[in-house]
Amino acid sequence: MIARDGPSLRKSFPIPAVRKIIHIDMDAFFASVEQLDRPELRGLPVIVGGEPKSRGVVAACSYEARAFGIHSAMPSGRAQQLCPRAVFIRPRMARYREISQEIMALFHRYTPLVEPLSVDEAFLDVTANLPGEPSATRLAERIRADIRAATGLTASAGVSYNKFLAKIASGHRKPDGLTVIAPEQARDFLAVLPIGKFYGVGRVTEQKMLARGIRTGGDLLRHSPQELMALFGKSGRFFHDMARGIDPRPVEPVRVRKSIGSETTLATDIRDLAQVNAVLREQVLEVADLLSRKQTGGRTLTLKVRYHDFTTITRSRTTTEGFFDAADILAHLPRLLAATEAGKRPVRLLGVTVANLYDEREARQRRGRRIRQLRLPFMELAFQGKK
Ligand code: TTP
Ligand code: MG
Ligand code: MG
Repeated sequence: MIARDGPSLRKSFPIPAVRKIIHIDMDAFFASVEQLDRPELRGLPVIVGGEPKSRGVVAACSYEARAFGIHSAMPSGRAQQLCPRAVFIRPRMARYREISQEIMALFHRYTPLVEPLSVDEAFLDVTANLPGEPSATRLAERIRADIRAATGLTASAGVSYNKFLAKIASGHRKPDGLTVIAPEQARDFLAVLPIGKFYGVGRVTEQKMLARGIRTGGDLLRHSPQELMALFGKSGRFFHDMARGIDPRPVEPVRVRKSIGSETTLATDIRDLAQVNAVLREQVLEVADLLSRKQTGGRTLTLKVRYHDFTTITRSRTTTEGFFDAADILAHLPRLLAATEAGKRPVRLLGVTVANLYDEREARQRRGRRIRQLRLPFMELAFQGKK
C-alpha cells in the first residue's frame, strides 16, 4: 500500500507547487451526437429528452435551442412552448456511452490521471504528461482537436492549477472554447464569479448566501472561516478556501478493472486434494458472485497455486464462450488443477481469477444471449407439459 499523500512520500517525491489541470466537457453532448448521426438536424433546435406531452424533461438541447431560453431539466412541454419548431428526440444512451468511452480512452493517451465526472466530462492532471508537453494550454488544444478528429464533435476545455478553477474555466467560453486561468488571474476571476457557480453551492446554499448578501466570490472573501462554518458547517471552510483559489483535491483516476478473482493464503499447508477442491469451490462461488454483480465476464480463467516452498505457478485457459458463472468456471477448473502438483505437494495459497474482461457492451450482449439460451429449454418443457 502506498500512502498517497503521506508525509514520507511527500518528502521523497515533492509534489510540484503548481499543478496543471485540464477539465474537458463536450458541447451540448446528447444533442450534438444526434446532429452528428443525422446531418439533417444540424443547425436546428434539437432537444433530447422526454416527449412534450409525456411530462418529460429536457436532458440536452442544441445551442440553437438554447437561443430560445431552453435548458436542461426544463419540462419538455415548456420547451415546446418556447420553440414550437424544436425537434424532440428520445435519448440513445448506448450511443452516448460509446462516444464517451472513446473520448475517455483518448484522454488516457495524454495522462493516466483521468477522473471522469460524468458521461461527457473529465479532469486530467497533466502536470506530468505522456507526450511531455510543457504547456497545458497547447495540450488542451491538442486534445480538443483529437476529439473533433476522432468523433466529429466539439468540446470545451478549461486549464488551471486546480480542479474547481479548471471546471469553471471550461464552461466560460462554450461551445468550442478554451479558457485558461493562470494562478495570478484567479483572485480577479473569482472576485466577480456569481456565488451559485462555486463548487458545492447548490440551489439551497445559494439562497442562503444571497440572503446574507454574499453574491460573488468577492463577497465571500469578507467572511472568516469561523463565520462561514457557523453558517454552512464543514463546507464553510471549503468555501473560504475556494474564494482564495485554494482547492487541493487531487485528480483521482478510476482504475479500470482488468480481472476479478479470489485468492486465499491457507491457515495451514494442505496436501489433501479434497480439501484443495473445497477451497477452490468457495473461491469459484465468490468470483461468480462478483461477475454477476458487476454484470460482466471474461475470456480467461486462471488458477494460481503456491506451494509450501513459495514456488508459484499459474495455469490458464482462454475460451471463446467466456466465463460468466460458476458452471463456466467449474467446467474448466479440474483440468487446470490436474496440470498442477496439488495433492502431491503441500499447497499454501490458491487463487481463481477471471481476466480479460469484456467491455460493458459486449458483456451485456453475451449475458443477454446466454439468458435466452438457458430459458429456451425450460419453455419447451413447459409447452410439452401442457400438451
Ligand atoms: P452537460 O455537460 O451538463 O450539458 P451538455 O453537454 O448538454 O451542454 P454543455 O455544452 O453546456 O456542456 O451534460 C452532459 C449530458 O448529460 C447532456 O448532454 C445530457 C445529460 N444531462 C441530462 O440528462 N440531464 C441534465 O439535467 C443534464 C444537466 C445533463
Ligand atoms: Mg457538456
Ligand atoms: Mg458535462
